[in-house]
Amino acid sequence: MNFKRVPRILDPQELMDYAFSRASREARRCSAGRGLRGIKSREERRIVIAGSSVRRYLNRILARIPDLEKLSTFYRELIDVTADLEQFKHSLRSLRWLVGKLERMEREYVSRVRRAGSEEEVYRCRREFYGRVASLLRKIEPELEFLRDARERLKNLPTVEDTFTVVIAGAPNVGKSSLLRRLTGAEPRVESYPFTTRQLLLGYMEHRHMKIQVVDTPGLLDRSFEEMRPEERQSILALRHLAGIVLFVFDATESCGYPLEEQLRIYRAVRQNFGAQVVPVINKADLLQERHLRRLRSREPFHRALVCSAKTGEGMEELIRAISEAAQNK
Ligand SMILES: Nc1nc2c(ncn2[C@@H]2O[C@H](COP(=O)(O)OP(=O)(O)OP(=O)(O)O)[C@@H](O)[C@H]2O)c(=O)[nH]1
Ligand SMILES: [Mg+2]
Repeated sequence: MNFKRVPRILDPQELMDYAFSRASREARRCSAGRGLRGIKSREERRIVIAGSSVRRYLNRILARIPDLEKLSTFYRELIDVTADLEQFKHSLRSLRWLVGKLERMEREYVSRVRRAGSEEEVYRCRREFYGRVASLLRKIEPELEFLRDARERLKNLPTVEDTFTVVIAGAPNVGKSSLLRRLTGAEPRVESYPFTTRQLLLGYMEHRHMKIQVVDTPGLLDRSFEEMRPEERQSILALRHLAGIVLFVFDATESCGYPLEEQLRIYRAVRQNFGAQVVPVINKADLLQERHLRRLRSREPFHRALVCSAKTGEGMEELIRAISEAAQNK
């Protein structure tokens, strides 16, 4: 699954500039002589080169876009929340339609040029062909625009591996990315404000010769799937499709900006909606007073929570032990 190989999506004007100037250049190089025959031969070349340049470019896009039908449910849904799968398919169908249409038009206009009885008619045919190419490209402008935007978003999607996976989830700003960094050495952006992580991020750890994938997710709020931003929906898809175990991170100091009660509501929703084992993790232990921690311990689910600090590294052994036990039992 890789959208990075998809070429930059040109707009109609850029594509026309590219195709028509290439056609003029190539036609000038053609030494077909003077007179009607020479003109016919040059203009025919312009038609063929302009048409085939556009077709080749569109075919390159089509060939490099991953085959949507062969993708896993996770990726299809990920594309859907990132870029709208149906619109995506529709845009690709439009491109395919245009390739076929251009091919037929090229043949039609080449034969009209060959049959033309005068220079004026030859030039008129070629101009008409260019005009129709231009109007067809303008017709699919919305689709090209959609694909350009979709490519930008999709090219950064991670390529997940089919191996035991830990999903780190929780409210915004609780230290999920800091934990990913601690556990795997990956270098996600960490900031002191919510919504720093805008998409799924991957890291890997090795335990007893086993490669374990760790997915850091955008912060979740207490709301339904319909109300979620695309970023949060990515988190839900990771929980639904990838998680072998979930580390649900709490910031009991509430310095993240989200009250503990709200974090608990998100935790309960995650536990209820997904099949994987959910381990509560109290992060930012370096900021927690012993008294506060003891009080927390008396309530569900904190009596069985792991306590750590992504900042100081405290508690990482226990976290790694819980992960590796879950991985062994898979
Ligand atoms: N004191 C302390 N600060 C921490 C700890 N873990 C994270 N932080 C800080 O908390 C802030 C948020 O950390 P992130 O790792 O970006 O949190 P996140 O959950 O990934 O945030 P989003 O991606 O926005 O959801 C940063 O300022 C971190 O330095 C910790 O264990 N102790
Ligand atoms: Mg983050």
